[in-house]
Amino acid sequence: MKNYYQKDIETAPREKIIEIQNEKIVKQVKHVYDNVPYYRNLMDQKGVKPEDIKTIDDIKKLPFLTKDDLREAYPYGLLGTDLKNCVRIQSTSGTTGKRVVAFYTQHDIDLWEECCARAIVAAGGTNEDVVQVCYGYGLFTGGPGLNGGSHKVGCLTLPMSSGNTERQIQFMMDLNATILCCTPSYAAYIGESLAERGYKPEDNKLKAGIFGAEPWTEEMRRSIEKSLGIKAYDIYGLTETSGPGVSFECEEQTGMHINEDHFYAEIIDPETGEVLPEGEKGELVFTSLDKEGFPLLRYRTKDICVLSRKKCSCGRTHVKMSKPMGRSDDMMIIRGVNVFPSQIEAVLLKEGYTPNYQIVVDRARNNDTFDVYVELSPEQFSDKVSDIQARERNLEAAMRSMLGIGPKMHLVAPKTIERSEGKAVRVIDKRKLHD
Ligand code: DLL
Repeated sequence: MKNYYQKDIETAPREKIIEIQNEKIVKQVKHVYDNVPYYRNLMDQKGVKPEDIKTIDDIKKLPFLTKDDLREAYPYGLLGTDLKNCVRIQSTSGTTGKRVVAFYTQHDIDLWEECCARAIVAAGGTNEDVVQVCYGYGLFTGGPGLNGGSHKVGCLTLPMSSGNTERQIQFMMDLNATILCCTPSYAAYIGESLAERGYKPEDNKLKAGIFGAEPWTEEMRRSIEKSLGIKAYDIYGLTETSGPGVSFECEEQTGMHINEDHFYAEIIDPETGEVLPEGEKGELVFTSLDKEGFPLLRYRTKDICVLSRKKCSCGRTHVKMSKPMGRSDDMMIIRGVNVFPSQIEAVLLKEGYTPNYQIVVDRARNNDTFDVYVELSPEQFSDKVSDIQARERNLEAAMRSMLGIGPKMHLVAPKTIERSEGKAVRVIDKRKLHD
């Protein structure tokens, strides 16, 4: 039996979705033009009027918004309605520069929570489930989003927030949690912590996990699925468009369905801004079609993805996005070579190492240095220096063949890399400090 939270819209024929988008975009552009002077200026500069937008295809005529615009307009410059109509503020998890603050009316909260509810139901959730939410609560959207979605589905919700792993495990076991929601790195850590306490994967009642907010690989998915004895589903979103639930995975696990009745997605060439055809890799751009408080049009996410309209066996008709393959801005260029952290993670997991690693890039005598620290599991750990050195050499060779550049590998003792309760800090790029 297939489960949907809102079957009619989730499985609507393509023409119906386009019809909805056509109707919503016309209203939304008018709403933004009338209410957001910052965006009205951008449209005026480009010579576009609301009347020029008659169908969703006309969206190409609109100007883009970037994170720099959000910084410039901080805090109220992109507000789409009177503050008295807003009921919530959320913010990005970033620690550098000015944070993005997003505003929500009650209508915005409802549609966001519905998107999260769709994700939970797609992962097999019903009102019989106990959903343990260990994304952070507060300004970060992870906790509030999944919490709201879980309520909508009628699940018993455990609002744990992040951290205090001892208590997470106790509640998970005592209260029979069946669905776990957190970052993939924290899920891996919980799996590791359960094993350390002598629990086997079959000892917990978990059946599914809904993991997102940071990049993770297929290899990491399999490792988490094994350690927790669950099926692991990806979920994507960003504060600027609402939070988690902009897209989510179904049982096919081949990409995330974008909730196209609320968010219109485009893929562009990050250099030229040109819209690319389906199947091409580029920067993901989102337009919220019906948000009131923070109605961003053509927002450049910097996430590099591919869209696919291939028919999905789950019956959902909404377009699928690939896992983000990196960001147009987090791609590292080391000694002239483009390197994505996800490539390094894929090699580590393929070679049988833990996903606990840290990449350190620096510059010495005008040359880039590239070091990767990887934690050994207790079984792999050895006192024999020659053993460790031989492993490091093998791993360096595997990295070189994947990346085209060989990092200096450092295999370190178990538990020496700091664990994260939220998003893992994978890259320390010290070169930026010198710029
Ligand atoms: O991370 C919202 C979220 C919470 C998504 C919980 C999923 C689960 P921000 O802090 O604004 O919002 O960060 C958004 O995180 O542009 C991506 O680069 C990255 N990201 C989010 N989900 C995924 C994912 C939340 N599933 C930024 N895979 C986005 C890879 C992801 N990267």
